[in-house]
Amino acid sequence: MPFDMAPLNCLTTGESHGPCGLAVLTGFPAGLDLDEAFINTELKRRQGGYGRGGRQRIETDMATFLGGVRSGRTTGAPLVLQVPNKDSRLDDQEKTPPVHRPRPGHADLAGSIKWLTDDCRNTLERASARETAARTAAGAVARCLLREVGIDVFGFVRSVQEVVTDVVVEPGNMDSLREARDASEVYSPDEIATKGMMEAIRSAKVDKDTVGGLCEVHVQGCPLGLGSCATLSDRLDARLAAAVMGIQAFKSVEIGMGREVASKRGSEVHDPIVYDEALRDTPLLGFMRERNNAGGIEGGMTNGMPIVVTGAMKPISTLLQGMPSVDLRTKESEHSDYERSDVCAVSAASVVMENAVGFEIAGAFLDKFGGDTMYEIRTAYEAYLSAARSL
Ligand code: EPS
Repeated sequence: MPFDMAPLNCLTTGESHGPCGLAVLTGFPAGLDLDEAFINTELKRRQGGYGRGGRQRIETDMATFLGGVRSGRTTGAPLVLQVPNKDSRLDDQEKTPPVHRPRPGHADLAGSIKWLTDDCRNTLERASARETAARTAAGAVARCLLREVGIDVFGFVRSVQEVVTDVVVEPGNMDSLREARDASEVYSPDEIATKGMMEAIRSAKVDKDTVGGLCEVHVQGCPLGLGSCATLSDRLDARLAAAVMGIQAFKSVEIGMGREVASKRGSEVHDPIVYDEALRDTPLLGFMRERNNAGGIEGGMTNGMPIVVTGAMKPISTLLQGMPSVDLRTKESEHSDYERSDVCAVSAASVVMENAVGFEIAGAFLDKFGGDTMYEIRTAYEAYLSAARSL
């Protein structure tokens, strides 16, 4: 997604209160069955999570395909998908007035100066996380492809403010964790932590404040060798980092052990390699690790272990209590303007991140095994696995 030269690409457009969000996707092969129920379930999940504001009671997000799909199957042409906005009122000056007092932490100030206006409205309409509806749908399309080649993506909320779950994700428990996550109002597969997270959100709401948290995504089933160490733009960790940092309000991203590597010795950080013949027919090709501090990526390439990515979302910058700011017309000190908003959108962000990561993995998969049709892609993938096994 972040590198425009990548064969698989996604461009979104649309304003938060415009008629719709749109995504134009290039690089998908012909013959991919789109699971529209799955795509719309991801959109529905993205709308949910405890701490969301009034907008989600208005919208019922559904993706409609306007190009590149015939009878539920891709044709090889660019895909165009649309997510309509019910709360469409961009040109209604009364309901959607100019905004002159930028919110600290938001795009308001920098965007207004960048586009040479004292009205933050254009900036905030585009900077809004409403854009993530189209991006989530785009990622869910990519995951239809990943599912066909046995690659599974799972995202959840690791923490809200200071409440952290210590749940351990393993190849064998991902399905049960997914069930537990889907039963949690904050998308965290831990009943006790869920209660604590909800309490943190409730308390922030009472104080007219907001909270952030950590989202974590695991990808299982990738073969060794996706991404590349040969060029900077093909490094999968760099691409994942760009995709995650591209999500509204994200301030950091880590792969595997992340920043903790800086305070440890090499022998504690690097994951010893063992060979297990019983795993020769899995994507690991037998090369097993007893731990996964690398988060599944070494030298910018997948090493067969699950990919683990963590992203930190800051507290939403629209505070009901406001923050000290300045009126862009008078330069006088004022409180920032308030726009209807969420108290916490970490749950929604975990869905966005899950699908954004899925899009990048599909991009790396198509870089290596790409072709005009799903048939060619499957054939190339099988040929690669068979050649790698016979080394
Ligand atoms: C957002 C402000 C709120 C959120 C919105 C993101 O929108 P509104 O101003 O219309 O109430 O609900 O998120 C979404 C609309 C969404 O679908 O995720 C913002 O300022 O970023």
